[in-house]
Amino acid sequence: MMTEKIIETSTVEADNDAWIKALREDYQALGARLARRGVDIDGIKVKVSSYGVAVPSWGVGTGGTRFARFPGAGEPRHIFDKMEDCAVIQQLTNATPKVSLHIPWDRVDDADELKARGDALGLGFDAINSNTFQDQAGQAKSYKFGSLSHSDAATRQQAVDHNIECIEFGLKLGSNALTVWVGDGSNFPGQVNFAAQFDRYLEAMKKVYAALPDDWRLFTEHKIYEPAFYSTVVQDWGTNYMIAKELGDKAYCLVDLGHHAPTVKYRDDCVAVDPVRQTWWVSFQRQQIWRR
Ligand SMILES: [Mn+2]
Repeated sequence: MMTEKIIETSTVEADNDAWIKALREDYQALGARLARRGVDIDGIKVKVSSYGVAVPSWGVGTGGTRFARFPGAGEPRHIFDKMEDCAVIQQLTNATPKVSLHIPWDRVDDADELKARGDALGLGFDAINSNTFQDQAGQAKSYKFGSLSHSDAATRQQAVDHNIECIEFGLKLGSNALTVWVGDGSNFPGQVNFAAQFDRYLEAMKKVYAALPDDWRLFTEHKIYEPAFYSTVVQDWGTNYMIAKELGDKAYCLVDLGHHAPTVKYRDDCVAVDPVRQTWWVSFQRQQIWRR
């Protein structure tokens, strides 16, 4: 099937033509430098070519943030607009073949229609992100005091059900991963029992994990002091590692390079997790990159 291009192919080619001579010269010069050190530039090129970045759907909104924004002209109105923006990024970079959706923001009634639109634009679907860090309109139980770790069993179950719904939606789109980030934590000393809260989180995540298809991965993300100010349930790589170890082989630690304690380098997070798991998932601030 011919991939639909949002920008005229000839426009991109004309712009590329203006730069290609300088690019070739730079590439040759870099190749010569690497060769002096015994490094084959074409070998690197092959590795880089197989490197894919999944664009998070909210990244194409105004300001590229999940938080409050100042609307601008051309801001995507819905997931179909976002898909077109992601297609532009892919057309210009050839490095972002997949989109990472956020549910419920990107939920549509007809998943087949969304899948078909992805196919037409040459875009696949990467990890589905669940959202239990805010209340949605008409939601029975509030997440104000937590979701997967809430002290109320019915609220935890609602959060579990939402994650399972994300898996079911992703299955229709050809996705094969679920990303879970919870905003659960506390704002004051003594507000929660840390250990009991973490146990409740794990118990709920085991239910989500049980619903995960065999060829899927489950990514859990740690994030220090956000949004709660006193404590966070999944606050550091060690906690994240415990979660992955407890859940099973399909569970992986997601390292978002945007969330670190002061003086901690992202490299420290990855190096800490890597020798044990031999694998991790990195989110470079706002772009999720898979590495084995
Ligand atoms: Mn993050």
